[in-house]
Amino acid sequence: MSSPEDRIIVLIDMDCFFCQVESRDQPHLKGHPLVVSQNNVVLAVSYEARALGVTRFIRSEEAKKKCPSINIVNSPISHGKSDNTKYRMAGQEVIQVLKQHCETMERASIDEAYLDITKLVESRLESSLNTLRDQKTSLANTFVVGYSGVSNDEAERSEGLQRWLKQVLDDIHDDQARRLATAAMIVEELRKEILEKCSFTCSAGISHNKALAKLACGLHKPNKQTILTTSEIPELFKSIPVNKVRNLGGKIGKQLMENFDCRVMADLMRFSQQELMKTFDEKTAKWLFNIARGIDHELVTPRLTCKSIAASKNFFGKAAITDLEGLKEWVGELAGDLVERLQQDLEDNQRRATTLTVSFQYLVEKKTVSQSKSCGMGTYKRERIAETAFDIISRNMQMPIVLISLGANKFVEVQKTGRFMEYFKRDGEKKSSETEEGERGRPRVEEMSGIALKEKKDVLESDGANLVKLKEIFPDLEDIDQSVLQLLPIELQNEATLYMKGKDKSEECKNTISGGNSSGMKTVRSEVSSGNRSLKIGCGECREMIPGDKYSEHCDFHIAQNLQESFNQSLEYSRTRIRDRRSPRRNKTRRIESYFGKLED
Ligand code: TTP
Ligand code: CA
Ligand code: CA
Repeated sequence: MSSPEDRIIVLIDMDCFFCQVESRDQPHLKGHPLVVSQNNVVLAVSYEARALGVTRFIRSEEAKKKCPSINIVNSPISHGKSDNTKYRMAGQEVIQVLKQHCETMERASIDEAYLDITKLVESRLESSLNTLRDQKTSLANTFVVGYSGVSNDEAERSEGLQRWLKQVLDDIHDDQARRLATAAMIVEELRKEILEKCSFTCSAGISHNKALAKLACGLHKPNKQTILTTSEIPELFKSIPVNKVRNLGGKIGKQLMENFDCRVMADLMRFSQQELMKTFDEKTAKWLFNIARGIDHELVTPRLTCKSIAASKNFFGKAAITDLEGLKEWVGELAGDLVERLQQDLEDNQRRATTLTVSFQYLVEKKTVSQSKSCGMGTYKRERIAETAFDIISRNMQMPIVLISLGANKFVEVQKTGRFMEYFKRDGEKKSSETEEGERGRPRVEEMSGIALKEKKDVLESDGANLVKLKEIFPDLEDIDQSVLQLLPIELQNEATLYMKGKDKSEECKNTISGGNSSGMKTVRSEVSSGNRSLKIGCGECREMIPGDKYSEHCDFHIAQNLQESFNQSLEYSRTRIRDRRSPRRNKTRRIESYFGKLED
């Protein structure tokens, strides 16, 4: 590919998604006017209800007034707030289908994903053009921008498509259009498969970049797909309001309208990058200059998971939070919800969030004030997250509070389950040349003590410079998850690993040496079995009676298990100890944040 604009990018967006999920669960709702409400506000509207004038973001009663026959489904509630798990899982089903065909896919929201199908198109180009030539496929749901009107009129669609296809197949030089035609065939197949496997319809936009694919997708819905070629952009942009384009829906779009009098995208073409730089920074001005010409270089970043996970709640009218007790209660609920989802995400995606973003809104003289603060996130403990959020909000707000959102982001990969055990195993293997290896490759208790001592010594003997550097970045070094440390330069990672291992194991080591029992665990009782007269020892951990000859092996197992646990718990324990000694929390937060900021640049 010579230029990024030679890419073939597709956006798949599910039709009235929450409604489809609900009517799949309750088939009698299918084909009828339906809305899904959360806290009495309509969030999703079926196309049957749209035809009767029902729109989103109105109150359920209003929807009922507009359409007395409407079915209203309230979305599930958990932790006192709406729970989107069911919809998220349904979105994941669709992702699983797409994943079978396209590696370069980015899940963009609960019901949409971008696909870069450039390679897929290349591999199917010749055969698909033959299929199209032989009219073996009708591309039954495909619209081409510029070759039909804005309505979903079938006769117009079909006539326009055939006209376009004829040009494409006759003109062997229009490579871009031929590849878009091939893409349309592939996307018709993908959408069919989604319908067959998940029972959901979706719409799609097919073009050369994310912004154009997104724009095209919204032009014909539901259960349709739209091709947008570069040659049609100037004409299309004469009618596309600025705020309908990806990334222009918010503040930037507003500034364009207010400062530059840009109503539609074609208006933006009038401005040079220099002129745009009077209001926007260089990067934004350049992006705006390009997007006015349909150019958007943003890549589809292979990512099947969302960038952030958040638990939020609005507190409308009388529900507004007016005291610290109420704040504490809700922050606890939201933290509980967030942690549940983070744990699930950890299990599903082997990744861990490193940043907590606390956003909130409160009213001052009837005006809404919004604030947002981020800090490092070293634990998935509900109480700790709730405490941090409470600290941040209570220090910065006024009552009444009308919105709270706890978001987790900046994910890093973590070791898959079992890696921790592996880690000890590796240590055991390392030592095996020096001492006798444990029966199952795991180090025996004595070896572990040795390792702990050796590593502790290493920490003491290291020149200390890296440790100082590390503590500068992470004053709560013991609180930091291994996966967060993986973001650091290798020498700091090594130092941190040594430090943390040394800390954890030195505790174990003390037990081992002083306990008089090679396992370092308490035994509760011992007895002599009358049958075979072999000694049985009561395990202090699981209370089982273990034959003496198996006891050491049994203890190895518990030790590894306990170390894993204490590794996690030490994050919590050491936090409490360190809190008393450390520099003010805000400084720490800022340092960690700026460090991650640097890494991201
Ligand atoms: P959308 O894709 O914006 O809308 P939709 O799928 O309902 O309808 P369309 O056919 O026009 O694409 O949103 C996807 C789902 O996300 C939607 O069904 C409900 C939910 N949603 C919210 O929870 N909050 C919101 O503010 C919006 C806009 C949507
Ligand atoms: Ca949708
Ligand atoms: Ca969507």
